Amino acid sequence: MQLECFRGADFSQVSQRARRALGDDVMILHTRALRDDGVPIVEVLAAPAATLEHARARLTADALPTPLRRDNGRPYLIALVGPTGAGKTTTAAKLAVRPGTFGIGRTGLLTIDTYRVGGMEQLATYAELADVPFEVLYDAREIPEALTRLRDCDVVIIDTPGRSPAAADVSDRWRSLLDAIAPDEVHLVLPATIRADIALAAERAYRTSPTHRGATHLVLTKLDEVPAERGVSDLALSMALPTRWITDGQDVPAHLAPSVPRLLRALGLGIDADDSWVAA
Ligand SMILES: Nc1nc2c(ncn2[C@@H]2O[C@H](COP(=O)(O)OP(=O)(O)OP(=O)(O)O)[C@@H](O)[C@H]2O)c(=O)[nH]1
Ligand SMILES: [Mg+2]
Repeated sequence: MQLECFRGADFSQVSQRARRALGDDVMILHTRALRDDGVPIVEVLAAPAATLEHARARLTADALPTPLRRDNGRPYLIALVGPTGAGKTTTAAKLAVRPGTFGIGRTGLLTIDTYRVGGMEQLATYAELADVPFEVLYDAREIPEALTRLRDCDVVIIDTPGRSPAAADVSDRWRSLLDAIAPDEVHLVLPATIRADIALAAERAYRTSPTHRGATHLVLTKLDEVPAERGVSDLALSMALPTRWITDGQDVPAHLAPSVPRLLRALGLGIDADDSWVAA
């Protein structure tokens, strides 16, 4: 992301310098007045317009299909994968429970996390409170029956066990199970606090699968835990995965939001970014 900071005595002088350096279509993202050794100056953060459009295009995910449900009656399946403690289960609950996340589409929850003590119960409780259908899968042979029981759902969120990105072997039993389910989308859930190199390693670890192409989307969680969101946007851009949602707190379902407006705003491009939910 080619962002540059210019300083000078007044706004017109600084913006002219920005134009000379970055071209006529330069976009002024942020302006502030400050003092340098007691002398009042103006500081401008600027970027070429093309760079910002590139950022927007890189982050924006395709719209969800309408209708969500497949022609054969199968719900649209969205799986959440990612490192241990990234926020997969909490995010799955938020997505399934928050009214309007998928327009009028009816949501369901499915978990293949039968390993972590309490993981299943955590999701079952949210499902029960919100009256959302909930299924647990232990084995690939159970898939058709579980999907039949979820047939009234338009979209089903799938929770998976945490996996250390440092672990070389990601072809565990649960991974084959996820492959057998063949989700329509696989969202890599990463905390905003993660180091960029570990984030990239996590993405690589989920890429190798004979039946699907690894993560298709990115969900950044725990934005409330980072002091400045600019770094989060840089992280999202470096991952080269489109993103639809971010989370910024532990409350289910309150702390869930569309991601692109927030990430663009963190880059200084928020003026025309729309925060509203797009119905599926
Ligand atoms: N501050 C903050 N905490 C969050 C957010 N999302 C989840 N958490 C917390 O992070 C912790 C782990 O969340 P989980 O949803 O259990 O994470 P997980 O990825 O399912 O964990 P494993 O299944 O053990 O891999 C919990 O304490 C959540 O409340 C968020 O957006 N902000
Ligand atoms: Mg979990």
